[in-house]
Amino acid sequence: MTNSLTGRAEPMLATSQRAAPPVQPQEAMRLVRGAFATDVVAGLSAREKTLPAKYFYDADGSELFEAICRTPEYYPTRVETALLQRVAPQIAADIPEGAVLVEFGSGASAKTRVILDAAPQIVAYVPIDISEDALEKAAAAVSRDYPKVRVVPIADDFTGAIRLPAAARGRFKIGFFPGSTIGNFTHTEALRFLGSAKQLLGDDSVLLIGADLVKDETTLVAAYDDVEGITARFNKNLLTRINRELSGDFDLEAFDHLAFWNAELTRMEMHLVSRANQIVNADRHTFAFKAGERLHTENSRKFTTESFAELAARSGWSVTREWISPAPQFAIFSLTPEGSNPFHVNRRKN
Ligand code: AVI
Repeated sequence: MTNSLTGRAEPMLATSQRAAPPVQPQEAMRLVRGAFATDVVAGLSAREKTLPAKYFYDADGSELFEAICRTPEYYPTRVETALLQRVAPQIAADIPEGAVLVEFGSGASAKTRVILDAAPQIVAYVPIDISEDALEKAAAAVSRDYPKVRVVPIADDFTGAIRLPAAARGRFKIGFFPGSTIGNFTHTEALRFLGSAKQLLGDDSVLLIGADLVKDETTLVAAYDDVEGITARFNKNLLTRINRELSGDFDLEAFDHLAFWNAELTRMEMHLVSRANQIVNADRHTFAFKAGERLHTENSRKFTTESFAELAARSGWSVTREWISPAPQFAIFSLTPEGSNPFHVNRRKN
């Protein structure tokens, strides 16, 4: 990792930044694998079978997600990027000189560039991502393309306890959480994330969040069930991962991809539906599926401006600005810590 200011290697900050004793990479892998096994066994043993959506994103799953983003049906990525490009000058106008950009789950840092282009007053960028490979590549590319921005990556789970680097201390912080990933959290997880982001960023901050909005069912279902079947492959990749990492014997042909709109809970749901009565083994456990039984793999909550503002308020943030794209509607919300009133915040709604 290269520090753009000094040209010297800048170490990635990892779990060793935290109070717990340092964890060696092999040990970390063992812990991650252990958590995967525990979650899979618990999820497949439950009365209503379920698996946490975070396990979609191994190397193949991350590639499949990128491919989903290129399908004509999956509008969120395209629409959010276009909206961000349009409103970036307004976002930048609220950012003071010497600010630090902190991105949660930064991935390839693609949307970050829109902010960095519009706001040259940002002096440092702290991408946080669990995938060390993606993080290192993205951080090196941002360092190269924005030589005045100090890039300090943190390889960690952004939903856990994070400590910001010294470079961020005493500076105004812009938290950035695009992509509507907040919609993949349960309500409790979303509250927990927003609460810990508030603690991390402090009073002198703003948090920019991209969130998908409630819309007509046809558009939503198409986005999660593209005709080319890429989302179906993404969904089934979870089974491939169990087969590979936990010695499973799932037959991918014996399950169907199902995506539907749950109007009551305002969320898209993804499931894998067993085509027949069958027995599956994984991690030395045996699981029985009935024909038609579902394995729930993902929720993707869609918001209204009201439901998002309520979620923010319940975790100590106020929505101070919001920008909404033309249909299919997607929103970017700008939040400030409740009670704080940073001088630069423009309280107009757009
Ligand atoms: C990453 N996340 C916001 C995506 C979503 O829309 O919930 C994941 C996804 N699942 C199916 N398609 C895309």
